[in-house]
Amino acid sequence: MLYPQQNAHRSICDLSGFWSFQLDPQEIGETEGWFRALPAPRSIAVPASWNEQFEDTRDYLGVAWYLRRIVVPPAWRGQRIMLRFGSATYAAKVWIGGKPVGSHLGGHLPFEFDISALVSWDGPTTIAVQVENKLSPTRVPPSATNPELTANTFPDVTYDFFPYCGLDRPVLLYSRPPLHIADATVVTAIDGADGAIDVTITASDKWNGRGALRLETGGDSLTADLAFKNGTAQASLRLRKARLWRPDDPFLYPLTIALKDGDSVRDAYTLDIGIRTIEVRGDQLLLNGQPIHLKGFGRHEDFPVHGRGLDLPVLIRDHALLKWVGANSYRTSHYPYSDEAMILADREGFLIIDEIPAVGLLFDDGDKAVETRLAICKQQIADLIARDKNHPSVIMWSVANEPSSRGALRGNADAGLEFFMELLAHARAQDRTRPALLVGEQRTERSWVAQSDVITVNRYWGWYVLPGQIDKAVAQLARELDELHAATGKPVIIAEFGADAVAGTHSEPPQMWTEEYQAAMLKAYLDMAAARPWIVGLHVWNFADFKTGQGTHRALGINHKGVFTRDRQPKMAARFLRSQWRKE
Ligand code: GCB
Repeated sequence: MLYPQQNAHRSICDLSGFWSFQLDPQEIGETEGWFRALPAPRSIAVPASWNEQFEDTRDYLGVAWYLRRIVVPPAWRGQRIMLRFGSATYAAKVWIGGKPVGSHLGGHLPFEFDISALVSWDGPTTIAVQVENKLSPTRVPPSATNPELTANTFPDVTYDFFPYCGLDRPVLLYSRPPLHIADATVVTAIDGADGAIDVTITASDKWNGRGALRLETGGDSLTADLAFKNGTAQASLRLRKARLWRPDDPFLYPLTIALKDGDSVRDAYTLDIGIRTIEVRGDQLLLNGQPIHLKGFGRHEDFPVHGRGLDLPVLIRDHALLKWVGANSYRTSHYPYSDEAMILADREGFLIIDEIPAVGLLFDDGDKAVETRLAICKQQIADLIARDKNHPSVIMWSVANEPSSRGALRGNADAGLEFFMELLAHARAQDRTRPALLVGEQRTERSWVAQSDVITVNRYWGWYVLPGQIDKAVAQLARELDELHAATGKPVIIAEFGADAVAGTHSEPPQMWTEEYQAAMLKAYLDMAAARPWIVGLHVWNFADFKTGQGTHRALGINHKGVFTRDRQPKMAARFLRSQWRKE
């Protein structure tokens, strides 16, 4: 899926701004025609979650309506007019000019509709979107039917972050020519000092004409002709002495694809590509053939008032702080992040583990529900890969976070094993160039975790297990990891470890919840990993404090495991990490 682009053949109209908004707790809007006009609207900002914009919406997860009247530029007449939502959490239905155009299920991923036939050329066109985020066991992430499996918070979810809702990402209206480039897939390889670039392009209308590729190299550009057959063309470029993409030099080459009719260009699209490889060899992770160690965090898209809404200054600030602390990597825990985050990661040189929203998966409510979730996860994997396949920053696919074999699957690890083997195979079938993994917790079956290309585990020894006893906890963890490594022979990533620290609290000797304890715990993990070269990644949980449900173990409804506060000020742990990670 190509991100909208402004060029000589395509235009974008960004619909960020104030929309009309109304809650619909009785769910009468659809029968009463709210898609034409809202009876009692108020203004809301898009993109942003609705939860923190008003007092009465914080915990509201039901149906709500967004409306906007727009004038489509007359110059777009004759073009295909597309309406693209960066995300809508969780379920969305869309009407244009009072007519239904389509729906989408699942947050955190983009979807779009061709609305060319529905826009008005004589006046404004009304866009109406109905969104709801009801918790349900047959959604992903699911909510629990079994009280044993909930996080015991309000809202009652199976996971540890706030279920923010709404139009969290930009809504873009864009035009593209009737004959257009529909998709492109770029795969890069390295051959000695050269870069090999394979490009597969899909054009609309089963196009049988010609096209061209051009790679800007800074000197003479590299070109190739394209011959489309039934809408598909392939070409390869070989770049001598390629400048490889890597964290300390995230170099991007502009690659322009053009569809041509004789000498006239019918459509063009430019992708910024990075030439790099990623591979697991033995118990090492190799970037461009060299061992790489991931230093970074699990994060959240989370900030006061915006909720999970895209906030470009915060995105820039976060990447600046990631550099300040010496990180080179993060995981999009626990859902795909915005397109804009991935674009920035390419430009800034971060190595991303890209995760679908399969957090807190349940296996306790019968085969039918498990099958439904399997189908949703497979769709989410396909959609995520379709969106992010061309980002050099994305180095691995994560198909789940912390599935556990509690509930009915206790004693039936095989059903879960099949579930994850199928998800991992699905990811590998969609993309043969990146490793795939699932992130296990303490109770996740060993047989499931072992299916990952890189063994990836979350461990809270010294916090939830052996609280207050860091030395003993880390010694026990070291034994467990040594054994896991010996049994699988694969590289290991600790994708989460950390301690809550309420900023400004101190103790000597270190005590849980203080800044000293958090820093001491991170130090013990880093020291343990330093002696084990097969631990190829350390992701601290979390980059910043983040909002979660209200509950007895989450003071102020905040998870305080951030090394930065929610407003991005460093705790002692951030300074400690900087002292370690910047010297390497
Ligand atoms: C975990 C989860 C993460 C939580 C974290 C915690 O294992 O993956 O979502 O926030 O623990 O702080 O408990």
